[in-house]
Amino acid sequence: MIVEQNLISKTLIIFLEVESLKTGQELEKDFEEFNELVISAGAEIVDKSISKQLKPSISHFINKGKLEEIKNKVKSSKADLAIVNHQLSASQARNLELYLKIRVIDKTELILDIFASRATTHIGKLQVELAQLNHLSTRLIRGWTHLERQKGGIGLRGPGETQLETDRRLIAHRIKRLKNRLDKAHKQKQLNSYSRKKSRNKLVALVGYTNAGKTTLFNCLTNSKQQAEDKLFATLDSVTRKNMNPELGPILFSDTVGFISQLPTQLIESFKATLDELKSADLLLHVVDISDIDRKQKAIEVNKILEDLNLENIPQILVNNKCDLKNELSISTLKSENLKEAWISAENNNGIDELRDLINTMLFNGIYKGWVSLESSLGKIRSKLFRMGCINEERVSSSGQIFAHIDIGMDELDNFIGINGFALCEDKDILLEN
Ligand SMILES: Nc1nc2c(ncn2[C@@H]2O[C@H](COP(=O)(O)OP(=O)(O)OP(=O)(O)O)[C@@H](O)[C@H]2O)c(=O)[nH]1
Ligand SMILES: [Mg+2]
Repeated sequence: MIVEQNLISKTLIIFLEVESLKTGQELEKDFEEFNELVISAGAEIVDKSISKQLKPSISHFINKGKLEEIKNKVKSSKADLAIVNHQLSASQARNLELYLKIRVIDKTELILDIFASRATTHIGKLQVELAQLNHLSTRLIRGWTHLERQKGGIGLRGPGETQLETDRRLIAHRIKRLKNRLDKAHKQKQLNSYSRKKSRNKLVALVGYTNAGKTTLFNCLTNSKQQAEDKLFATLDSVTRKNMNPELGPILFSDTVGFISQLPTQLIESFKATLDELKSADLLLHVVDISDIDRKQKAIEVNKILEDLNLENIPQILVNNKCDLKNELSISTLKSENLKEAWISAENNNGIDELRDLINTMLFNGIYKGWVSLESSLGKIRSKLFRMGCINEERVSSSGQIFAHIDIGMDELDNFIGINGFALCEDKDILLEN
């Protein structure tokens, strides 16, 4: 934990680029993102070390000369924690701690820490704990391999090894139990999604880089009050809510965890089940922060993760958010002929109607809102429309003709149009009949 019992760690950031072909500006952006991650974890930054290196050193990750310099910075800044912007092996982390004489954590541990402080739901907490234990188990195994070679030699079984065996067994046991509990929790959620399938709701999931504005847009679309914040990974647990806007067809929106480049594998593993829910989405809203100069690269990263999760074939709308931060002229130069793109400001509620239209078109090929007439013999069709939740109002003429005012996707409507005795009609026809 970076914030322990309200004691904020005095943190030294170690930002190192290795084998990098990146330009100065790109590196600066990478640094900014890492800096923000550290701030998101609640750390107090007391000093920074930024440098480039050809190759990581096997023992300490950082080369000796640089390490000396960092050690001086630790002393002068009185830092009690160093955070490195890479994934370290267990032995590298241990060697760094021995050398710098302060606690050292890597990028994976940093993100795990942020996730641990954010998790609120049952599933979210289980997932973070699983990710942490998985991480810990790799540390134990890697960190203690030098002792393992002694295994079997009589008289060589040191207390360290016994302890290691016990630790491993405990962790393996805990991991197994956590996995079972997670399975159960997810099965329960799947039951819910099964009932969704039986109804005709479509699922639209909001995806995108962290801090792009997914939750703000989600709140806008569903009249919810989920926490939206200017910090990385504000949302951790996915939330699904029904659309409240009558202009839209029957839709559930799902807000979920934001992505980041080089998301630690343990996290992807643990969050797979949550992210698996995205598989049943009918449409993805890929939210992008238009004011972010790095947005193109970030969109590529997001699409890469979507590919890893086998979600690349789900139709996508690219939602360019935070348009209020750009002037109109610069936005108009960015607009392309791409019809599957929306330009909005979720915060100011701008462009939301156009986005809704686009969602309707993509999901239902548009929506028919109006009257239909059904002959009295079409009782089964009438109950089907009721089951689908399409009928808003109904009138019956003296001759038994049924008039129903319905909301229905064009695609769905196509299935009814050919039926004998079923016809579209206009408002004026209804008035005449009554
Ligand atoms: N100016 C401006 N700021 C916005 C807009 N939409 C969202 N924001 C701000 O951007 C920050 C992040 O918004 P969130 O909705 O929490 O972003 P998110 O994508 O859900 O982030 P994570 O949950 O961390 O992945 C917040 O401070 C919002 O107020 C917008 O249209 N314009
Ligand atoms: Mg969010």
